[in-house]
Amino acid sequence: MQFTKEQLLKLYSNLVRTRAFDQAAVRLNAEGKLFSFYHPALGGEAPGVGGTTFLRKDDVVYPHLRGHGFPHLIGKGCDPKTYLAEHCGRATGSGKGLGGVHAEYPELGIFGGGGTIGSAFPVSVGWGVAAKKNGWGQVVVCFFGDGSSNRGTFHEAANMAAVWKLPVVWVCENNGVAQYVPIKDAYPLDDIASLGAGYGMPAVVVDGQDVVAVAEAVMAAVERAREGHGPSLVECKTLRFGAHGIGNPDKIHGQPRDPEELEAMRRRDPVELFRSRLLEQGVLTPEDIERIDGEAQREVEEARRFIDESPSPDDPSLLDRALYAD
Ligand SMILES: Cc1ncc(C[n+]2csc(CCOP(=O)(O)OP(=O)(O)O)c2C)c(N)n1
Repeated sequence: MQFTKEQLLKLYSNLVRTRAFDQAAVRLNAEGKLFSFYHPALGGEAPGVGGTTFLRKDDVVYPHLRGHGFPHLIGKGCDPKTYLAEHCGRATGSGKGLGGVHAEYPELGIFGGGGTIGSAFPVSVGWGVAAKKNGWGQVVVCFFGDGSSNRGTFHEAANMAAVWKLPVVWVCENNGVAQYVPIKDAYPLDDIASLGAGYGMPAVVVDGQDVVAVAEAVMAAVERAREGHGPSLVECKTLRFGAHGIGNPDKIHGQPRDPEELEAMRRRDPVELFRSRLLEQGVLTPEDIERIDGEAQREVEEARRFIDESPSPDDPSLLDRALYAD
């Protein structure tokens, strides 16, 4: 797939905006303003951004927990103000401040991640059935980490989606470690994409630090699904620069991560890699970089003001009203 200059700039801008919002969430947490826990996206933004930026508005997305969906939401065209407000438990949040990290935007086809990893697999099959029946050409893109690829729900869902030729794309964000457990201790093969063979679906491995490689692979799978050829699996080999979540120790099996390995990882920063490549190709100019950075910072500042001016959901009847229809 050949992307136009405009599309490449869109990908770059979504990456930069995602980084800015993710870092803003980390700062808000340090200021005590975050309503619940947060798993930063730092280093692992490319699968979400590359996998969602060129989807249709009515395509369904289940975001992965990393970055709590900022990469996926921003890619899908969501206004991150209301999402950050939701993280801060404000009444102006997408879920009136009651959902916290489990935010959803049905009008954009974004359905909130459950706290139980692997819970999105069966519901993605459900959406896949609906999409196949309605005939609108909708596709479901389900993001998940290596840590949930060995849950039974994945295997049941992958099998059913393949047997029924459902328009579902499974995108694995494999950062090599699930919380404190390296993938090599939880899975016997090098590539999670090998699972594709067991379910008769095409599966590819891509460099998850390369947002263009991710976008190409996911969009090829999406087009295939749209044309009625069934599900595919895209495994993005990506990285996590920090600990699993804010407040968690950055350890694997109780041991701190190797500083040299972390240093090598940081040299594979998806934003910097893409920026250098676009500069080299003459797609991006230093003025564009400054402009896009400035826009992202202004967007974050505006969101912070929005949060500060937003009330908390202190109406005791709100929970009832949010749960039950009148
Ligand atoms: C069913 C279930 N088991 C365990 C947990 C606790 N838990 C939350 S995130 C996580 C690791 C997830 O690993 P992965 O999906 O690879 O994401 P990563 O942290 O690597 O980005 C675990 C074990 C959970 N939320 N749900």
